[in-house]
Amino acid sequence: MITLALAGKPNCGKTTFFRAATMAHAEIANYPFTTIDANFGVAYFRAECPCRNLSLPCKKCVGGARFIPVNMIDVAGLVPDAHKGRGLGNQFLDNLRQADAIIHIVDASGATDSEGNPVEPGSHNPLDDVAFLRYEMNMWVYGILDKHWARLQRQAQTKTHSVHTGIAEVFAGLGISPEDVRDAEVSAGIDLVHADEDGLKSFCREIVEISKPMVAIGNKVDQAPAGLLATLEQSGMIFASAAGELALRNAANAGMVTYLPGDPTFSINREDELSQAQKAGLEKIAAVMNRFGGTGVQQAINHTVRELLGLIVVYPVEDENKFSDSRGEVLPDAFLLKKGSTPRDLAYQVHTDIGKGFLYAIDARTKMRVKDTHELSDGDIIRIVSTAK
Ligand SMILES: Nc1nc2c(ncn2[C@@H]2O[C@H](COP(=O)(O)OP(=O)(O)OP(=O)(O)O)[C@@H](O)[C@H]2O)c(=O)[nH]1
Ligand SMILES: [Mg+2]
Repeated sequence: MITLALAGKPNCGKTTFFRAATMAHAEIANYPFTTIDANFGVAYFRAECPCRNLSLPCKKCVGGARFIPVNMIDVAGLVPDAHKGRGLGNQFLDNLRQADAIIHIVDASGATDSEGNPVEPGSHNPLDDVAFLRYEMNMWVYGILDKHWARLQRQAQTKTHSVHTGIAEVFAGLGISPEDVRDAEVSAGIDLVHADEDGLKSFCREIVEISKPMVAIGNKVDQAPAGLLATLEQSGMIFASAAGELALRNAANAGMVTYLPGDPTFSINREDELSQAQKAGLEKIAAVMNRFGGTGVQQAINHTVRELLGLIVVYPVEDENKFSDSRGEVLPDAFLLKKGSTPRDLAYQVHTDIGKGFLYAIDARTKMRVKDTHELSDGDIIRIVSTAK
């Protein structure tokens, strides 16, 4: 399963986003460093379930919305110079190691300074926060490389180990291969063996770029002053109101509203049972959703999975006529795969043994065999024929 991490300065709304996305309990408060130990939960990517177009009796989606699990980590806030141990230090940067992508939560209302202390809305420029996270991550990676550098150079001289393999080993936890090391070396325009400190820093920047795709989400959009919002919109920022999403999900759980994560609107079920304060709160949320096409939380997750990670959804089935597994369950599973994946890749994702015993695959829509080298498309329904059961 893929893992998305929420990162950013303290008090920007990471845990609120996490709670809204996972509905797991975690502490939220308007001061820095509320979160110390990372929170781990399961969030969902929203896809359109193919059952609708095929008129299938599907039990795995909600009205055609299919929610596919992804891991989510909410880490402690990061302050400038965290890589030198400021704030809670850099140990939590290690939490980001396991992330496939990072959702950088930014306080788009400008109501917190760079350390997360509350200030007047609009008095801090959120764009200043966008670059700092990348810098901290680059310097964190550089710190790790620097620790190993003398040894790596010694090994490279004795030719027992190429410096590329050595670096790939150091960064194995980040999912870096020797080819990635070469690519980063070329993009940084350096020669690793003879690189100086600046060269190595550029190299580390490329390593972060390759291993940790990142998107900035402007949170707290509900309280952003209009002028600031206009500036941020011009910069192309994507917005969210995590607090709005959390309130809506709670209201939906209580039966007060009808709302599915990612919906552009919601409807109130029993208006007469709502207090004035609840009505006013919901109206504020509705205004944000109206302007941005939703609360932005589900949209941020979907953007990260689709655009940043380039994943598609594929549905494996055992019976291509019923679009089901062997027990008749329709579209029982949904897998997130890299664009360009083949039926064999899907087989390996389902189970290593199914992958090893892969014979051929059938497109359930056309009932035709598909080639081994065929690139799967988003929404494909595939039967895998394998010697393994
Ligand atoms: N208006 C508004 N406030 C929000 C929103 N999201 C979070 N907040 C508030 O921002 C404050 C900080 O929220 P947290 O979720 O604890 O922030 P955090 O980034 O996890 O903070 P640390 O754990 O300290 O790093 C709380 O008072 C939240 O209620 C939002 O979308 N709109
Ligand atoms: Mg927190």
